Amino acid sequence: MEDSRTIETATMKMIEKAKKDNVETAWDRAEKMKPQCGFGETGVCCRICTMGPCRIDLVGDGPKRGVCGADADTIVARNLIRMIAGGAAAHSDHGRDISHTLLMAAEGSDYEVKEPEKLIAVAKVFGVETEGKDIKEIAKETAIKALEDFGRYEGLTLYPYTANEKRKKIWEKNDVWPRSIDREIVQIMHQTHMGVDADYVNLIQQGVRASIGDGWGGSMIATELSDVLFGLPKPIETEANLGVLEKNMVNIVAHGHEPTLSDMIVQASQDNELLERAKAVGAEGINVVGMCCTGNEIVMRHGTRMAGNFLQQEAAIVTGAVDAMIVDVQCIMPSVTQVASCYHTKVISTSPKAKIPGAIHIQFDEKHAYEIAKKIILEGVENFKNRIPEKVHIPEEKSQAIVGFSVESIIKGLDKVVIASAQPTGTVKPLVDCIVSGVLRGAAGVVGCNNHKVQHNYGHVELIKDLIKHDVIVVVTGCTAYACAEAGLMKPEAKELCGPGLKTVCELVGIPPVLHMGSCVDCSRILILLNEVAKYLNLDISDLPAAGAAPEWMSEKAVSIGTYFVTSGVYTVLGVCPPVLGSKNVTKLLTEDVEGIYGGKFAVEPDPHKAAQLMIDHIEAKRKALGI
Ligand code: SF4
Ligand code: MSK
Repeated sequence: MEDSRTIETATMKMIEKAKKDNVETAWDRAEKMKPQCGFGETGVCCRICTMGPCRIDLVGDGPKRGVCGADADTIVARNLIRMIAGGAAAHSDHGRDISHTLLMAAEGSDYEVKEPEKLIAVAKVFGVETEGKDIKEIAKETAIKALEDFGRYEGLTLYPYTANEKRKKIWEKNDVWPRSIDREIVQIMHQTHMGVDADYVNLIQQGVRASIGDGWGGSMIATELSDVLFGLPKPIETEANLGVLEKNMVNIVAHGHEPTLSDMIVQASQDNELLERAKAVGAEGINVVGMCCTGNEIVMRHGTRMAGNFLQQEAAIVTGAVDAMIVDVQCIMPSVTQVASCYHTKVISTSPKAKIPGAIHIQFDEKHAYEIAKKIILEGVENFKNRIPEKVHIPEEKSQAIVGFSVESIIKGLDKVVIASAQPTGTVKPLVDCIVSGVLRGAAGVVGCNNHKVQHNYGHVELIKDLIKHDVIVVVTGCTAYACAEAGLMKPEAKELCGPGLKTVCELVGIPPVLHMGSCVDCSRILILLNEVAKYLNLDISDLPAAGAAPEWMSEKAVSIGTYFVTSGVYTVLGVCPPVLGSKNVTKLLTEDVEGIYGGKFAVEPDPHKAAQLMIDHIEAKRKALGI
């Protein structure tokens, strides 16, 4: 079975079924969209004021400036940093919500502090005195300090102070330290307003500031406080792909991003009253499964099985076996309600920020989290009996995976090697030793979405296979994690696909070669890991034999992620070209000049094998520079 749209057979089957059921999918709509607009694709369409829309003619003798006189450099840079603003806003609003949930946990709600030790570590970053205080008091003060970092009116954001000394100096020297997380996003919107900034370098610099506020601010706060509230991820077994849906159980798909909702859904799904009701309607139980990043949040902490990534959201409904799809924010295609209307599936929206025509809206409220979670699940339970048997087809595909690799659990896992050789535990030394000795050639972070412009999961899987074959250990987040789990790259047996060094490490430590580090905001875990290694070696992140990639990215969040990785010193290869080619200057700045400033740069390479080679070459060059 082959399909140019996906490499993944369960999804192929559902695309075929959708066709028979007369259901339109993203791939059908993408086909109708062709040819996509060249002005938009190259970033030279400006709609910022109503004197436009203005378009720059790149090839002919048409207009080279908009009505106001903005040239291609200005227009491309403005459009790009508005994407960063969108992405950083999404991540950071998520971080703010989690901070608020911590505040509510301190003041009394259904949430509690699950990791007091981690709370104390985070409190210290914010300068909160912890000695002699009870945990709720510390939680309250930490939550308030975290919330202040979003809207601070003087000084600088606090979380980036956790970076290594060399990196901090680079940010200081180039004046890109975010003053507050929100402020930098707001400033992008101001700076790109008609008639404000026309200097592409200055515009990109503001994009950099906002992206650092995301990666080392909003996202990092989201990750750290999620661990505090919902537990520190530890290695745990799970299964991935559409085959995790169950014929005889109530299937609830948790889709979106924030664990505040999904973690409570997992807890409430064990409620006796609901389980009794499920039995009463003829089901054997309640099967909560995850989709996109909220799925990553719950699988990392509970082992909740992973139904699918971004381009599988419609396919899941096409199985005819999803009784409720519960959504909060981000990456939810508005089409899910249209697809659901062809089956019995109820789509339940829960956030005041994200309502979808055709969905039932049950507003989630952290104050009554458990009760509302029960109410939401009950909708799915009651819907079980409405399944249309002739429309139900659950593909059998599902793969085993080990997930749950927080930085803390990676360090703990590697201690197994240390204990064998009686060295101090609890540091990145074993990882560093493996890299310095060349047993591991280096490390790569592969992240991001799916995009119909790339065969679904092909970009992720092929690129990663090449990396592990070359003894490069890979950490993943977001939709990449699903692609790897579905392809069997997260099970111990995947060691057979590795070079001899990585294979030995996998055997000694008992880990797969591809480590699932979480959701999109958890890209911050990758920063923390790189930073710890850099600190240990008294180097900067840009000196390390490490590289990043986003082979199938599509969202504005990925633009922000890519930017904060590059400006943290990471060479980053994109599989889909961002809309910048309309400006030679902006393209050169991002793919060449930026390296001299921040030590990292972007490259674009749609072929995953060539992309892997670029990353391997970079890793080897860094090794050579370090003399290892
Ligand atoms: Fe055109 Fe300038 Fe208005 Fe953009 S800001 S739409 S380039 S006139
Ligand atoms: S869910 S941002 S499609 S990774 Fe985080 Fe996947 Fe990209 Fe959404």
